[in-house]
Amino acid sequence: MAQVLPAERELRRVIGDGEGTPDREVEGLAERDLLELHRSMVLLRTYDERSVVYHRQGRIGTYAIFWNHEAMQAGSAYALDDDDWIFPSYRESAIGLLRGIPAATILSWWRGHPAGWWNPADYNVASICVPIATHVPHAAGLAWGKKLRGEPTVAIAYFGDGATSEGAFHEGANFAGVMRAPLVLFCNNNGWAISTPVSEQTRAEALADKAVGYGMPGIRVDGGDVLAVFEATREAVERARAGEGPTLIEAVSYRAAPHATADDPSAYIDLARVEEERRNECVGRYEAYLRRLGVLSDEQAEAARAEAADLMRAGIAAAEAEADADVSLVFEHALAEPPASFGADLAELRRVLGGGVG
Ligand SMILES: Cc1ncc(C[n+]2csc(CCOP(=O)(O)OP(=O)(O)O)c2C)c(N)n1
Ligand SMILES: [Mg+2]
Repeated sequence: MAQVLPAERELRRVIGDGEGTPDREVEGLAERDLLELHRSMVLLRTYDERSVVYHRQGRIGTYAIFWNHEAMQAGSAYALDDDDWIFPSYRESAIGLLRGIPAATILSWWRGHPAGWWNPADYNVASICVPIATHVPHAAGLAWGKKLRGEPTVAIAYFGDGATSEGAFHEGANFAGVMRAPLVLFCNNNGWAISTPVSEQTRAEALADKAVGYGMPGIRVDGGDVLAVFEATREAVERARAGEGPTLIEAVSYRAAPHATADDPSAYIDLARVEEERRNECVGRYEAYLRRLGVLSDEQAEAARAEAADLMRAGIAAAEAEADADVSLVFEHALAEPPASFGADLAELRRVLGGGVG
């Protein structure tokens, strides 16, 4: 029987502050790994910052900003094998970049274009989930199915603090616990569910405490510390692969950007806290760590940024080069028996939309 640990109160950390708090090193990570993690974080940061610009230019639709969530995404994804399955929420929309999904595909998703969908089996990355927590049972089911087939695959489901109040989260977590499914439940606790603070979300002292009720370990980790996230996820993945079942990871941060491009958090958020978080953002923290270790040079940092910027330029160009989709696609598979008026309605819709759209 796996031991059920009480959720740890203290946040696990690897990266120190360059002053009183010392740096640690993660066993098994070579210099090459440290730089690969850095490239992944820079890629995600660049994707995010460019996307906000593209949104303001009217080139993509509403966009869920993940600025300062890069450590959680890159650190956890690096602990997976390519055969392991990723179930992202909208906050992790671009995590597929780390599995080779083209930037154009993800940008097309935010443009509401059908080129923004992919076959999940091509990358072992499920569709981006917008309904809160509904992908948690899917991930639990996939993980259990892989176990039944005798495959060593692990699944990871990403969701927010608010998602832990949803029925689907509890159903998925309980199912995974009962079936000892090889699942990692990765909660990005950024302190907010749009304008609802985590203090109004739960009376639990820590979200990781919820793990105990499902008979699985709960781990709390500093969500701005990419190496601590990596280490905690690796531990959870090893448990899962060894047949010991799921783990709940609570990665703690504070949302340093609006919920999405349509949100104005100044109405509810603690702006001083946001400032503090922005000063201590995760890419800069990791770069400072790598420099203290003597691993990252200015040239390498610049090369990572230039590579990511090129990828985004090519990505938006390719997304914008896609021909407009035929408007009838909206109704495809929606109506088993279209009403008699359907043909005329569609013709009217084409007329209203005018030229350019199918
Ligand atoms: C089932 C469902 N209910 C409500 C919403 C509207 N909604 C979109 S984001 C959000 C907040 C989610 O917060 P959290 O789980 O903390 O994730 P975060 O956005 O902070 O990453 C809500 C309520 C939704 N998308 N799905
Ligand atoms: Mg949240």
